[in-house]
Parts: sequence; structure tokens; C-alpha cells
Amino acid sequence: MRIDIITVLPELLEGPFAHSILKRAEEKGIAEVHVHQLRKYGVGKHQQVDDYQYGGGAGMVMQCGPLVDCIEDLQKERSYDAILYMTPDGKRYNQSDANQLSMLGNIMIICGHYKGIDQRVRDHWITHEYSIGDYVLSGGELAAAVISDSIIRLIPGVLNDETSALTDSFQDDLLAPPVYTRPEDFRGHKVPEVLTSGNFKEIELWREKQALKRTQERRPDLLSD
Ligand code: 6GU
Repeated sequence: MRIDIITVLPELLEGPFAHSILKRAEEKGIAEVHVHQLRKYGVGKHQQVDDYQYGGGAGMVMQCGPLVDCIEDLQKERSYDAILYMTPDGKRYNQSDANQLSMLGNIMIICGHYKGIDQRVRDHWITHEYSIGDYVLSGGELAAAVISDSIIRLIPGVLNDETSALTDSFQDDLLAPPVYTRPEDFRGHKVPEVLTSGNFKEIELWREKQALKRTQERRPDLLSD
């Protein structure tokens, strides 16, 4: 898998990809992430990428020209299975979207800023629009990092047994059950007895019940879907 991210703030993406599971995936050659500075395609002395909006109103809009030049430069090198635009008015991103995207080969992600990007780019170049929740971020970069992480960790070979995605919350539309580690008694707070019983059938049953209870209490919407 290859992910190309287009942004005016590449620095914002350095941290997430330099560490942990994403770095391991890159080292294993399973996934690669390339970040592109949109300003290289900007116009004039100041390499401008935005302008005032038609019809008036506060806030700048990212222009078609630099974005489409950058997209098409990348498309000259390879074809893309999806061109994502990160925006608060996109579809609310979930685990099912992550599962589907993780099966693709080449993905491009456009990070919006200011009032967003010219609608014509959305209409004619973007294939998917995602929001990562009902709140507003200053730009799409952090959302692009979140989505990239959620996709890459699902690719076979990225995670090992210990970090396996199969037992994640949401993977079966249930939240994950509570987990405990040593010591068995911490300041009088004890680990549920069943977990130290050695009875694996009972343990599995307890975990299923806890997952269901937690989902009913915290996210009943997941059960009704
Ligand atoms: Cl994808 N972008 C921005 N700017 N804000 C968001 C978002 C995306 N998802 C939730 N809030």
C-alpha cells in the first residue's frame, strides 16, 4: 500500500509516521507514506494556494489549480484507487471504512485548510470525503494521520499476535472487554477471579458478556445498527 498526502503543513505529519506501528510497516516494506507540500504548486512569488471566495464572506478557499496540478503529477506516476478529502462535512469515518480502504493499493489524501477546497475539485477529482467526528479541526492533517494509522494497521503483516486487530473494539461491532495485568491485587483492588482461574472457556464467556455489557452501556447505537 502507498499513501500520498497533500498538505500545506507537512511538518504536522512528521511525528505520527516516524513512530510505532506506522514506522514498522514502512520498514517491513508493507506500506509507504509520502507527504507532498502543496505550496510547490502555488502561484506567484508567495506560492499562493488560496484566494477569497466568490460571493464574498470571511475565509479563504484553496484553489483548483495547485491542487489539481499536484494530483495530476502524482497520477502520472501511478493510478490511484481512491482520492480522499478530509473535511468536517464528509461521511463520518468508521472501522468498516478502514477495513475497505486497507484492501486498496494506492491512496491519495487531500488535507483541507481555511474554508476548505474549491467545490469543483470535490466534484471532479475526489472519490471519498471523510470526517473523523463531529468537531472542527484546524486542518485535515491530523485526520489524515488518524485515517492512515487505522488503515495501515489492518494490512496483513503489520501487526503481530500481540497487537492483533482481530480483537479490537469495533471489529465485530462490539467494544472490547476490560483488560488487567499484574499485580493481582493493587491497593485492595482485585482482578476479576475468572481471569486467574485458568478455565479458558469461562474466560472467553466472561469476555463476551463484558463486551456486550460495555457496548450496551456506552454505545447502544452500535447494537441497533
Ligand atoms: Cl477530516 N477535517 C477538519 N478540518 N476537521 C474535522 C475533520 C476533518 N473531521 C472532524 N473534524
